[in-house]
Amino acid sequence: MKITFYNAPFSSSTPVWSALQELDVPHAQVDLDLKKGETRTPEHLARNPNGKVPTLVVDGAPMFEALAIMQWLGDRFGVDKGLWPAADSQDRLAALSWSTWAYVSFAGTVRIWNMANSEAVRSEALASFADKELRGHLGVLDGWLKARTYVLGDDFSLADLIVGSSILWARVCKAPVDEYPHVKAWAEAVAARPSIRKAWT
Ligand SMILES: N[C@@H](CCC(=O)N[C@@H](CS)C(=O)NCC(=O)O)C(=O)O
Repeated sequence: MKITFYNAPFSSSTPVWSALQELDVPHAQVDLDLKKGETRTPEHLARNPNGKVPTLVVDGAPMFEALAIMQWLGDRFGVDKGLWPAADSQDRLAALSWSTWAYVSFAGTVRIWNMANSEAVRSEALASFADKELRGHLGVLDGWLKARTYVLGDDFSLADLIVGSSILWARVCKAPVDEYPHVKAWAEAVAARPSIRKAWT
């Protein structure tokens, strides 16, 4: 299987970079310069019509969206390594639920929270709505992690990498992540994984 990963440092492709390291997936990496518009060339738009990274090309077939890429990497390379639950296991349900929660529900709210607090938009009403939503999401994750060490239980999995990347990004955006003690302790453990530490420093 020939895998080519189109990447840009410190971007939406960073969690995929970590997942490829964590799962030890043989691949070629091409770094694109976003400032030079290298994601908008005809060649790259043919791989990803959105003109974005991350993009993965697997035996000539392209795929985009970080969450989809990481879930596929989990299916293809993570099950044998014990880092992603098998399709017929109950943990698979939690892995898909939490990873999708992180990218859709949680990260969607962080985007609104960021925008509402930005110079360009600055809306008190929207900021207050997003803050309430954000704290609600963090409270839910905190409650979940109160009862377990990692997202799926006792052991680290790709689900921690996926959910953790969204939480670390929120922390970079100065969202009140550290006010939630179980989220804080777990996020610190996840951030200390070499595959994640190297990508974020
Ligand atoms: N939802 C997408 C977001 C991808 C995205 O926004 N990528 C940005 C970097 S953070 C990008 O490639 N921008 C280049 C451009 O828009 O030309 C994902 O998770 O894959």
